[in-house]
Amino acid sequence: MAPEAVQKPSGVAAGSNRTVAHLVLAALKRHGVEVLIGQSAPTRLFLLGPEYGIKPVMMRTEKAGAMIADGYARIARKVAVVTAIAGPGAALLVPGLGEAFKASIPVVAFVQDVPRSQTDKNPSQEFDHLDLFKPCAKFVRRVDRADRVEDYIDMAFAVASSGRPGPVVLMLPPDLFEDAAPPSGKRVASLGSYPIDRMLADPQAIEAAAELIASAKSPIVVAGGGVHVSEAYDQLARLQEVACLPVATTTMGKGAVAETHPLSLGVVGYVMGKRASSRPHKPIIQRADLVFLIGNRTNQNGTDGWSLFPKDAKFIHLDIDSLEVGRNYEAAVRLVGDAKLTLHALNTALERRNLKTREAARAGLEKEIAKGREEYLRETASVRESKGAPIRPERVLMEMAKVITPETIVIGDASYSTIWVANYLRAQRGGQRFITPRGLAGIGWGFPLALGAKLAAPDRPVLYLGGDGAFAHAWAELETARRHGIRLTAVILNNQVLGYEKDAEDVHFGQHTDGCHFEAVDHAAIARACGWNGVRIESAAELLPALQAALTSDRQTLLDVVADPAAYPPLTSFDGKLPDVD
Ligand SMILES: Cc1ncc(C[n+]2csc(CCOP(=O)(O)OP(=O)(O)O)c2C)c(N)n1
Ligand SMILES: [Mg+2]
Repeated sequence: MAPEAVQKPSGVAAGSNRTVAHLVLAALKRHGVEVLIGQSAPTRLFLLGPEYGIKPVMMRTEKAGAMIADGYARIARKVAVVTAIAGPGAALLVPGLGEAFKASIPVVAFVQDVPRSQTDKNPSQEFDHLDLFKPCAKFVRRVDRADRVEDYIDMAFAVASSGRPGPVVLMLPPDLFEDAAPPSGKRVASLGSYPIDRMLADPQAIEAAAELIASAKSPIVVAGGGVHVSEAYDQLARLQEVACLPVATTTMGKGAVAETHPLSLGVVGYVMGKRASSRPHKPIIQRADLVFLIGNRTNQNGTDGWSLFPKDAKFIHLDIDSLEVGRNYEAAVRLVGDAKLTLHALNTALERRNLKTREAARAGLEKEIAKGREEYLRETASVRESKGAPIRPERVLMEMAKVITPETIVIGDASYSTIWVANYLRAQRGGQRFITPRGLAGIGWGFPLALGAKLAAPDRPVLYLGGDGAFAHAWAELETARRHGIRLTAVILNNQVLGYEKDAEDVHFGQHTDGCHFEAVDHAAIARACGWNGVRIESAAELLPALQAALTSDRQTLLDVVADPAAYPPLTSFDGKLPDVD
C-alpha cells in the first residue's frame, strides 16, 4: 500500500495528544516502551516516536522484525512492540509471532490496516488479518474508533504480559492515526513489564506437593522455559538446595539453574545421544519415583518423544497455563500458578518439614553426578580438542566456552546449533541465558533473536551460533545491525549442508535429497559487504584468538567457520543409526 496520503500535522507538541498517533505514542511511553521495531508503517508513529523518547529500529524484513521483538522481550523483560504494513508485511510477522506464541513471549504487533472507508472494496494489500494471526496471537482486534484506542492498547499489553505471556495483534487503519484524539484518558497504569498479575497456586496443593517431595525416594526436577519467563531463578535454586533435588532442564529451560551446581543434570530430552552431557545422568532420571515439572510443556523434544520418564513415576506439575498441567503426564498434584510465587511458597512449606530422607540422599547423588560429568569429559575429549580440518563443531563450542561469561547471552539457532549449545556450554549461574528458538524450531530465527537481545542489553556480550542453512534466512539483517550500531558476534558453522535435515533423511529413508547440499558460500565476504568485520576460519587454532578479538572489538564481527559436514550432535534418535565420526 502507498504511504498514507495525509498531511503531516504541524505544530503538535509532544504529549498534547492532538491526534490518535500522539495518543498511541503516549500510551506506549506509559507502558515503558523504548523501541519501535518496524519498517516505516504506520509512518506517523515512526515520525513522531522520537518526540516521545521511543526509538525507531527499522529492520529490512518484517519476518526478522517479529523475531527481533521476541529477542528484545526475552532479555529486556518488557513487552516488545513490532509493526508492519497490511498484507505482505503482516504475513511476514507470522513466523516470528508463532515462535513467540509457543515460547510464551509477550510481543504486541501493530498492523497498519486498510483505511476505514476502503474496507472490503479490494483496496491494495487488504487481507484477512483476523484469521491470519489467529494461531499465533492470544488476542487479535481491529480498532477503528479514536475513543477506544487507549482501552485497546491497555488490553493488548495486559493480555500480552499476564497469565501465559504471548503475542497480541492490533490492526489500526492509517486514517485513524490522523483523527483528533479524544481528551486524554484516565488510564495511568504501566503494563509493559512481565509477568503482571502473578498468581499463587492453591495453597493446599502446595502443601501436598511438599509432602510428596519430602517423602519421595528419588525425586527429580525438570525445569522448562517457564522458569525464565517467571524469573524464578532464586526460588528454583533454593528448592534445589533445601530439598537436595537433582535439577535438569529442557533446551528452552537451559540456564534456569546453574549447571555447575553439584546437583544439576544439564539439558535432558532429545539431546541425550552418545557423548551428550546429560547422558551419564540418565539412570537418575530412569529411577525417579517423582518428577516435578516446572514451566515445562512436556513437548516431544523435552521428553525425548515422551519416553524419558519412568512409567510408574508420579508427577507434580507447576505451570501458569492449566492446559499444560497434566497434558501428557497426569499430575498427582496440579500447581497452576506463577513459578516464582509458587516455588517461594513451596520452599516455605518444605522448610517446615522433616527433610531427612532428602538430606541423606545428597552426598550419594552428588558423587554420582560428579562421576557422570567426568565420564562426559572423557568421552568428548577427542572431539572437543580436535585439531582437524574442516573443524569439528565440538571444538568450536569448546573455544566459545572459554570466552563466555555468566553475563554473555548465547543464541543457538534451530537445527544442530541448539544441540551443540545445550551440550557443550554450561550455565554458570541461574538466569544465564542461552536462547534457542524452540517454539517453532525454525532455522534462521536465531540471528534476529540475537539482534533483539543485544538491542535490549547493549552492555552485555551477545554471541550468535548458527548453521549456514539457518543464516541464509537472515543475511539481510547484517545491514540492520550495522545501521543501528547493534554490536554482536556471529559464528557460522559453514558445513555446506543442511546437516540435521540430511542426517534425519539418512536415518529415516536411507538416503537424502539433493537439496541438502549447497554450493560454497563465503559468509565472511557477505559480512564484509555489509560493513561487518568478516573473518574466515579454516583451522581450529585460529578460533580462540578470533573469538577474543571479536568480543572486544568495536565492530560487529562474523566468523565463518569451515566446519565438518560429517559431524552431528548427540541426538538420542540418531544413536547407532549414523556412521560414528570420532
Ligand atoms: C524454516 C525451517 N525450514 C525447515 C526446517 C527443517 N530443518 C531442520 S534442521 C534443518 C537444517 C539446517 O541446516 P543448517 O542451518 O545449515 O544447520 P546444520 O544442521 O547444518 O548445522 C532444516 C532444513 C526448519 N526447522 N525450519
Ligand atoms: Mg549447515
